[in-house]
Amino acid sequence: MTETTHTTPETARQADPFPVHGMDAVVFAVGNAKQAAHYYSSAFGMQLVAYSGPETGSRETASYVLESGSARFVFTSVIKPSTVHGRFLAGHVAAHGDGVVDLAVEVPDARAAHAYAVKHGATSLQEPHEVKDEHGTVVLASIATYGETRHTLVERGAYDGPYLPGFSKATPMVAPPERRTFQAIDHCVGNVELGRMNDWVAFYNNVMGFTNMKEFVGDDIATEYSALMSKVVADGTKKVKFPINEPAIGKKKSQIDEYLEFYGGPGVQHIALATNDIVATVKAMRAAGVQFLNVPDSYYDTLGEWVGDTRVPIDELRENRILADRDEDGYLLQIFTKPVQDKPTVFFEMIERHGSMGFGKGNFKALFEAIEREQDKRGNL
Ligand code: TYF
Ligand code: FE
Repeated sequence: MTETTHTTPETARQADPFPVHGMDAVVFAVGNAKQAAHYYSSAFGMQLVAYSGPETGSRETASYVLESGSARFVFTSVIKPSTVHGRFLAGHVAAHGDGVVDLAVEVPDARAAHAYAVKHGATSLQEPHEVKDEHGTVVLASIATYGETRHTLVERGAYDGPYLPGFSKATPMVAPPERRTFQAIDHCVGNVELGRMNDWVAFYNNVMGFTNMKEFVGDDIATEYSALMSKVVADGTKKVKFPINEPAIGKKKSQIDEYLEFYGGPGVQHIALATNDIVATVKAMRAAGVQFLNVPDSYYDTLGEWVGDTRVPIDELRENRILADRDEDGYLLQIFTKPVQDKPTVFFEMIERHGSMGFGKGNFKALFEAIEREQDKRGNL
């Protein structure tokens, strides 16, 4: 008789070489964190929960911590650089414009995670160290990823403060919306240089024990219309999902090349935010002035035939320019903002999942054509 192994959640967790709790925060370095915090409050419905700046003893940087459900964004700007980190942040904004410096991941054990990563080839940017205040202790460690982006590994099991030691509790900047605009971070996408996608997929496989998800954009789609290739890596529980894009040589200049040119190298391209009512989300964001990509009306003429029934009727999807896709597990609804700064770099996706664990493969053609129309308006196609 052969031996059978029963995979309980507990044994699965123990078998995971790099256990994570989820995303801890997306940390942005920006030119004006005070105004960025206001935009994400008023237009994305986020709430200021913590602050660090001159008034709280931080004379070098000001940081605003905003939350919506389990999602946390941190906006930092430099007031007057005086340390290596302050100069790094100022240099990051000078080189890349407003962008993501850190995709921080919450882990149960930051020392173990850091040791595993470094043993498997990661560059350490910050050795594990404890930071404490009256709310408890946090262990932090950082490793480098693509471009100037990093992953800080955050162990906060013994901490109950509003964010990290050094931060004070803060109250919302604008009145919070009646219903949350979004609930969680769904995935965080990186753009890397031509020919480097597989190296970065291998990096996440080796260094963080992430595995490949089935959805990818291969040569076939790339050469036909998309001008990019993409693969997705995820942690063992699929809570942390990182698609990686690289440009593909096509008929036109790749949207990924446009990003790399204006960002000045690899970096975070988009953050997808999960909502359970995408129509309400889009209406609230549009009312606050957020601009979304537009797909032609003809997209909706055939949508019903292949996507089938969705929670939101096709007419309502059409009215709001929301995309839909279906796979064997279910369907998803999604929409993409235009870039949220003057550089054609970082943008957001709002996504409502109903079973599907995909990324909207059925929409890639319509979506990439919409992106190309924007590229053309900017004179970058
Ligand atoms: O995250 C994804 O894979 C989807 C599709 O420039 C996508 O959101 C991929 C590349 C891109 C825009 C969207
Ligand atoms: Fe996405």
